[in-house]
Amino acid sequence: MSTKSYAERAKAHKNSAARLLLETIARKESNLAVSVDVASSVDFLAIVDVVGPFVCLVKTHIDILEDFTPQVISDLQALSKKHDFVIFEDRKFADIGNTVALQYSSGVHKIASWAHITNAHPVPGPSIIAGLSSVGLPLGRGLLLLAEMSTKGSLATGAYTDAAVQMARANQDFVIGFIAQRRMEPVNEDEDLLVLTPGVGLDVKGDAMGQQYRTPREVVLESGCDVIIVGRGIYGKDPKLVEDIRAQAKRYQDAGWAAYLERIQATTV
Ligand code: S5P
Repeated sequence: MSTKSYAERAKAHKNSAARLLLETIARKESNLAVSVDVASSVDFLAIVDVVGPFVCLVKTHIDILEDFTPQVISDLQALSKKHDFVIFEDRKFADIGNTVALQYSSGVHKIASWAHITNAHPVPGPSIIAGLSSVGLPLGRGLLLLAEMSTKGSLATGAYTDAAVQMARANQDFVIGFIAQRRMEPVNEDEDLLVLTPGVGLDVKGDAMGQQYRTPREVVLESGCDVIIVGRGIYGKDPKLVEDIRAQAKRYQDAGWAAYLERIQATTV
């Protein structure tokens, strides 16, 4: 369990994307990331603008947008400056090094040019990190490895998760942490691998397609995770209900921060 504050960890971190995230969390008193999984660019940007003040990070699935143009990226970057949040493209790369380097740098989306953080499945082995870091490291980006998943029946458990942790530990210049359901205990003082956790909801326990939800308190206080990732819990009722989205974002921000304060107090007394 991490006994250090986000602000202390920001000062010590060697990766600039991780530092930016930790500084943003401390500055805004928010460990909330919102996952904006909608198909229309207008809805996407409107939701980002509403939740922006409450979040440390916005998580995108840019390939969901059916009317994508590069203007969406310019608008997203402007909102990131306006509201002070980090951008994480949830691309879940999973191919050989050469292919992921091309997918990360090129194509329609040119992810490396705008996403501070992206993620990858460890399934191909360490070569996926070599491929992605050849593009991302010179740009000051950070990578998360999917060490666990929130879904029922996930295969990312046991020896697979342990191997993902070893891969991260061996590449801490570029790998800044994990998508996982619990903290992976550090092996030494200088190690700081962040844990960003999806599958978070206050009102329901899952969906009809295998998603499983835990509360911010379970995730941050009991499992020691650093960032809660919330999607439909915030905008799921109706992407156009601006007032409700704002209220839900505030509710999750408060719940995530209260759980963090409780964790810090519990570990310092
Ligand atoms: O294990 C995972 C990993 C990820 S990145 N489980 C997940 O749900 N995610 C992502 O988090 C998923 O792709 C989606 O964008 C978000 C959860 O959305 P929600 O609407 O269920 O909160």
